[in-house]
Amino acid sequence: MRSFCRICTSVCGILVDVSPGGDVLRVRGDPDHPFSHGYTCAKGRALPEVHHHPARLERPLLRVGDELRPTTWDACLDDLATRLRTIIDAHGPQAIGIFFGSGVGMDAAGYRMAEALHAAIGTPARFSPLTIDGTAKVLVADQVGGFVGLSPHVDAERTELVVYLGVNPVVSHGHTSAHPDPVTALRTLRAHAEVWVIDPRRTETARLADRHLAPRPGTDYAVLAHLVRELLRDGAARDVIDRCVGRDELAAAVEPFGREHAARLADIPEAELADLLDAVRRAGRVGVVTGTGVTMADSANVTQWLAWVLMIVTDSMNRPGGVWLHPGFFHQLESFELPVSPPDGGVFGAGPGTRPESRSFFGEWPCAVLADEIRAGNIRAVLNLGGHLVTAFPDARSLVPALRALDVFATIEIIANDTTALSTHVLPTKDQLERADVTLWDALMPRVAAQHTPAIVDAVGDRRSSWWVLAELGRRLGFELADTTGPSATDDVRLATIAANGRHPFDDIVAAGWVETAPELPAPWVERHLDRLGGWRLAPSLLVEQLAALREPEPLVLVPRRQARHLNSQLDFLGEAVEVVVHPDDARTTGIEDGRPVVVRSDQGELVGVAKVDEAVRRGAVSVPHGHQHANVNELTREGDIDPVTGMAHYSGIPITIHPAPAHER
Ligand SMILES: Nc1nc2c(c(=O)[nH]1)N[C@H]1C(S)=C(S)[C@@H](COP(=O)(O)OP(=O)(O)OC[C@H]3O[C@@H](n4cnc5c(=O)[nH]c(N)nc54)[C@H](O)[C@@H]3O)O[C@H]1N2
Ligand SMILES: Nc1nc2c(c(=O)[nH]1)N[C@H]1C(S)=C(S)[C@@H](COP(=O)(O)OP(=O)(O)OC[C@H]3O[C@@H](n4cnc5c(=O)[nH]c(N)nc54)[C@H](O)[C@@H]3O)O[C@H]1N2
Ligand code: SF4
Ligand SMILES: [Mo]
Repeated sequence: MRSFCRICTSVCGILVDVSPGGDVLRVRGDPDHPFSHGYTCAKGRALPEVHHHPARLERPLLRVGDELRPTTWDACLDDLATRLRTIIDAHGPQAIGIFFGSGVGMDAAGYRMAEALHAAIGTPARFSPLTIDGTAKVLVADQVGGFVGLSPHVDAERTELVVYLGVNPVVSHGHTSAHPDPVTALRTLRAHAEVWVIDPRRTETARLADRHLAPRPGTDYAVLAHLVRELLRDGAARDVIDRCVGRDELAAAVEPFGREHAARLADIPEAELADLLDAVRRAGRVGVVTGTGVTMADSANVTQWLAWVLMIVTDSMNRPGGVWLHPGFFHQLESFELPVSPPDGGVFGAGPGTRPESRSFFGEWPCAVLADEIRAGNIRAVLNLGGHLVTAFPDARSLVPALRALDVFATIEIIANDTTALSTHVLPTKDQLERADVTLWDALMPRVAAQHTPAIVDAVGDRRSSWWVLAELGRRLGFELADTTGPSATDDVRLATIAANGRHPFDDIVAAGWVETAPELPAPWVERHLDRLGGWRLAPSLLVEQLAALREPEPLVLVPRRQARHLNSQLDFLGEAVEVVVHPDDARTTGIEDGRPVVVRSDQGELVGVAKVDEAVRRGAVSVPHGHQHANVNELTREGDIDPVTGMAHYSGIPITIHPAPAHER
């Protein structure tokens, strides 16, 4: 049967073989799929094992003392709603925290119902992977572009130069621009474009590129500032710059980044900087693709800002051969006047009680404040909608006892893990093969498209749709969010409400499976927005201030890395080792041996992995994968270590030391 994979945002088309008894036998790529053309990765092909996972959850569980006991939906939801109601009545809705985790993030109907329940409860304590993944992108779209929803994608067919900066699509399939079949995509790109990769590790992507630069972690901004400085002097698109705001402030901000200074900060040869500048001048336009290597660093906002500025001054924004801005399939940004946010930012609101200085960002509180808010008694219940908080949030050491102390910690999940083990209520929902769905995050696909899948198999055990669970919970709290019992209580009826504003009627999407329209480039809606904005804002003062305040990185730091057979905390049965990549010089001075256990230690805690001594990683950077329950990077991170503007957790550039593991750990 035909479906699409919702493990990551590449949403590859898949064919699923199911036995007459309903067992999922095999998943392979759908050769007729217009986006992925038959491609799948090891994760997508592991969907049968996810579905038949030995620890899969099939019944609601309710904590009684130290034990999670199977129960009925009615008993579980009645108990949960009664306890939530008591908390809301005594302490107000802000005592309920809600985490929109990745598990519900790829479940379109569930996600929309979560938004409805959140709005009905009316709590400001909303959390999501945004503040542990990539706030810089939203911030810069808002600050420079005046609208949070501007999402650039490379004009892959016409570009002559692409710079991948802190992103490794060959493994991750992209951060905010999905790449199914990344190896083929890169080879096709290289037939007509130069490809540069900037990453402290010579990544799988770098190996397929023309050139690789390996600056010190967190110093990418110096490389970009240098390019912008030189282009402003010679080579920038004057007519475009004249239409922008903040030209002089930008020039002053990048003025210190002469070649020598930038090369010293980034610790790369001056000749490499000169080569990159020549490449930009040669190509004229450039697409800069950034990822979590940028957004997780303390320089995140500044680097993302300068990446946009580089594209603006080369007239690459909304131009053929540069980048196009995604209008959204469902949102259709071209169909209305985009609001223009005030120059000092439209994304901030009141912050949490324990950290008033860290404002809410885009309607959310930083994940990093959750533990503090619980300890202070401000948050007494947490609804965790498909998140693995223990591995995802910073500072697991302070978070775990806080979660354990909650009156209510309800988790929507499909597979038992260290987070469900801490929960008071475990709500088992349909996995992706058990539910109908549509692509929700359409702007992350480099196509203006939507797709639909029916459910492939019946839900096992007592699993229900997460939209149903949330609507039933809402009903018990006094909110009528959706019909949960009548003939319209189906997944597809919920999905039709999402598609209601879209470009095609829902029935057509269902019938065709995949529908798309070609993006315009240049797109008139972007130009109209720019006119209302008064031109790109080249030098927002809060970014200029952050640039001036940046400090040099510590001599030895952790940098994050995704693994091919792991999706954050998921799919650990595929057996990815916790491979810690260390440069030979750093190994020598610390006594680390290749293939031997290594302790990675911060001032917070430590984890044990297996050393891979490899000059593919630069000196001073230690590459550590995240998402492993038993080697949890978030034992090393610190809840207070967040971006002062957005509250984004710093997950890259963490000062560490490395040590050979003591004999008993070998
Ligand atoms: N130190 C450090 N921390 C990090 C990162 C890092 O690089 N370093 N990366 C960060 C990033 S980018 C992100 S996005 C976050 C991710 O953090 P989370 O949002 O917590 O994501 P996952 O770890 O993938 O957990 C998702 C959970 O959803 C469950 N699930 C899977 N499918 C379904 C489904 O269909 N329905 C339901 N209900 N549940 C399902 C899975 O079993 C899994 O337990 O972690 C962040 N944390
Ligand atoms: N296989 C797989 N795919 C995934 C995921 C997964 O866990 N596994 N997770 C999904 C999720 S939630 C997300 S958010 C995306 C993330 O997608 P990506 O952002 O592409 O994530 P990574 O593959 O870790 O690539 C980040 C790169 O940044 C580099 N880096 C670290 N610090 C710095 C720095 O200071 N400067 C520079 N220039 N580079 C730096 C790292 O070495 C790494 O190669 O991937 C998604 N896809
Ligand atoms: S790249 Fe892999 S995990 Fe992502 S959608 Fe495609 S098959 Fe699924
Ligand atoms: Mo992410």
